[in-house]
Amino acid sequence: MEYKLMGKNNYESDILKTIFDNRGLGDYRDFISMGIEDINDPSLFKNMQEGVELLDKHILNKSRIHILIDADLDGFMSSAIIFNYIKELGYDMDLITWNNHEGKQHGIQVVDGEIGEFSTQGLDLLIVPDAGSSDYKAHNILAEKGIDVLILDHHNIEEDGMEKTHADNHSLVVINCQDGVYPNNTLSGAGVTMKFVEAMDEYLDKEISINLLDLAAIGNIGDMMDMTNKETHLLTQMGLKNIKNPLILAIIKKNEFSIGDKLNMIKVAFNIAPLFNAASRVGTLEEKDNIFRALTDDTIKVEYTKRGCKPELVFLYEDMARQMTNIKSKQDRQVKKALPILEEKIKEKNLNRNNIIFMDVTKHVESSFTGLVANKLQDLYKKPILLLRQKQNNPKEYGGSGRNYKHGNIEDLQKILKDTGCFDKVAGHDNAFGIGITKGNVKKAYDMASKALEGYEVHMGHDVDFIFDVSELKMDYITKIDQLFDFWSRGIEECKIAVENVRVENTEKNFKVTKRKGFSFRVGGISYVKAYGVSSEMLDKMQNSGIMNLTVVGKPSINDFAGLRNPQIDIIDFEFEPAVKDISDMTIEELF
Ligand SMILES: [Mn+2]
Repeated sequence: MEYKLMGKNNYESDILKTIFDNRGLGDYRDFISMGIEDINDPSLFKNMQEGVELLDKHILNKSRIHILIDADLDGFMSSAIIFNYIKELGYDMDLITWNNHEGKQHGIQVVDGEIGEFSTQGLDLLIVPDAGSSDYKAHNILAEKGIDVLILDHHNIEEDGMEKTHADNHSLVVINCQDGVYPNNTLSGAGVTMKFVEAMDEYLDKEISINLLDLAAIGNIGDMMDMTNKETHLLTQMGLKNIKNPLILAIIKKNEFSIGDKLNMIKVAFNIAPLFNAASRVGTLEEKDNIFRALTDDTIKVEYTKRGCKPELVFLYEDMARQMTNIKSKQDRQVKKALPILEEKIKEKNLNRNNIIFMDVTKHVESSFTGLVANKLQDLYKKPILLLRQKQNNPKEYGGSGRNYKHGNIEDLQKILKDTGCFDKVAGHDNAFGIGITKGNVKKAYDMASKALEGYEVHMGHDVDFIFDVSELKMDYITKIDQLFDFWSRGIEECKIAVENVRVENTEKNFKVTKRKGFSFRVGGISYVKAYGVSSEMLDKMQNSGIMNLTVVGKPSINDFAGLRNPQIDIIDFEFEPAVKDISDMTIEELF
């Protein structure tokens, strides 16, 4: 195991300053003391006034309104914000319709020159949260029909094709934080929709929006927005401190074990967002519709039959929390099932010979899972992975997913693959993206990418904030680091430390192996926990050595359990060697 310091090993004077310096952020005191003055006035958005007046006009007219739900977590959250807001105004909800996309489409679908997916018959206003800014074709069709359109979006506005019909009988209002006018472009669709309902509150002199902040928070986290922006960060923290939505509360309860008793952005990203993502990826239309109902109506009851029990009526939000957990588990199982087969193939064909693994997974992995499987493999092989899948309609074409090794030192895998010139498509993020390539180019792409990556030392190990000798690690340091618990997020990545010379006496009382193939022990009043994911061989080896000398890399925190504040290191990675006992600890029998 390798690790290196991100900056200075300065934990004695100002531990939080070092952490902020290591992340290239400014003064931490300025950041953690942010407040209401960092929240922007929603009227700073271009078109906000027009948008508010447009919705108000339709509310007063008792218009027919349709909400188009975008196919991901942020789409669910932003649509639920606007729906719940209108509901709280006391509007006749029979006048409101909505729809989810069948698949992973985004935006207003146009089919044969007509608006697809929902009926425009008798419709007065279409609201599109989290999408729709650049759907010019659809804007024109709607304009001709005299249907008003309100877009609450955060996606880049594509300039081309922007000639718009401005029919006299129609308004198109685009409110988008990416148009260069609003001072914060790091809001998600739910964040922008939140600012819109804030402006509505102002206009109508109501106080409804504050109760919808939880949904905005989860949208911001789910869309991985940059939390170094103070407004986005603060809105998100505030939302998580005041969760009201019954579906979100039911999900938290259902996942109590992994979430624990304190919620922060990281826990939402790892325990809540994946449930919505899995449902968007593999859920049926009916399941997605029920998720939206569960987010917006806490009175619906459905019949649920527990195995071996009589059917009973439960709230839809409870049932969906259960169903979403099941959808996610089903997805996890499918990923898990593929892994041993792929590992076998990698071994058999020696695919691990270079600094990148290319493999054809057409027979083993469904297209909706290639990204998730690639992600598991990068972690397992500690190197970049490219998974290819033959296109169903054209076996000479491959699609697929690329993932970089998370802890490696290759900065932009996407660019390296693009530069081979062999791919028809490489699109997404620097280190997580989709690809398209013709079969004839795969070998050349593999050779070129392997060559380009030759110089890299792929396993660079962990970047840590501090390296402690176990004798130096005091509870006080962990308490200070834990002050940032609510701040850990995208852009303010959790603090990692290395602890050296951790000597563990392997008695049953002190060294515990957990059911989920993990272990825990306590040294110097600090708990060290590896919750799961240790190989059986490794666990055996550890259990068979009398005294161990461990080096661990982990995340420090204070764990509140039953009112006790317990310092804990969550182990990310570790290595150990059996140690010999100190002579002073030996019994006479052991010595002679
Ligand atoms: Mn979004």
